[in-house]
Amino acid sequence: MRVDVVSIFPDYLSVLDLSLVGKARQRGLLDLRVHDLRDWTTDRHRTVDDTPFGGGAGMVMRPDVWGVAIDEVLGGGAEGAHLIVPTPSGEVFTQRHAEALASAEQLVFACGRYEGIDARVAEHYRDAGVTVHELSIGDYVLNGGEVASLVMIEAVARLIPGMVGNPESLVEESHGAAGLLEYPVYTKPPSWADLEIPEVLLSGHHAKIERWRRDRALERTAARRPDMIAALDVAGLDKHDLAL
Ligand code: 6GU
Repeated sequence: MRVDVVSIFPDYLSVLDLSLVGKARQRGLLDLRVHDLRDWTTDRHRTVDDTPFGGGAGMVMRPDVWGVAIDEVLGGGAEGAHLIVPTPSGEVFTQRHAEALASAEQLVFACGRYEGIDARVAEHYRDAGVTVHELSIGDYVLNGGEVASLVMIEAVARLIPGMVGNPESLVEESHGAAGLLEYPVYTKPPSWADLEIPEVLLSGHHAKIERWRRDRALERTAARRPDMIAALDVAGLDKHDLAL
């Protein structure tokens, strides 16, 4: 997969050299390139923004600069490319977006700063046949799209085949197919700080362990994310689930 990130603070993305994403780049699974938006400016001051039409506070990023930058990183190939514009006014990014983006040929992240990017940029690339996603990572405001892009890149990268050492670890996780948060997990030592691990986990009784884990997942989800309980498909629940 090819990923291009365009930002006026490319150093913000330097952590992409580390950890799982860094290894995927070294192993050639991920061709990730970070670009400085100002490299596409032509004026002496390397201007990327201007005042908003209609008035108001702050500055808006110019569509002309973004246009030449995005055209170049797309390299003429709109097909198979997804343009992601991180913005607090976007649709909320979820595991479903991560799954869909993991099979894309190219992702381009356009990191806005200030009051955002001129709205014609998203419109233009949609008209040109690029799949455009305006995405928020949650209901709070960041100073720009860089950290949000890091979040989305990590969520997508770990789903690329061959990325995670043990693909089993992708199966039973929070926000997976079960629609539940993950159950609590424990390791050695079995007794710590006067706290014992739940006895059932030492029983070797796999069916009982499965049942215990599902109950804890349901309990935890009900307490922390009642919205996820409301969204559960009733047909997918068993009679033990409904007793909770
Ligand atoms: Cl994607 N951008 C900014 N600036 N703030 C955010 C966000 C994105 N998602 C949540 N807050």
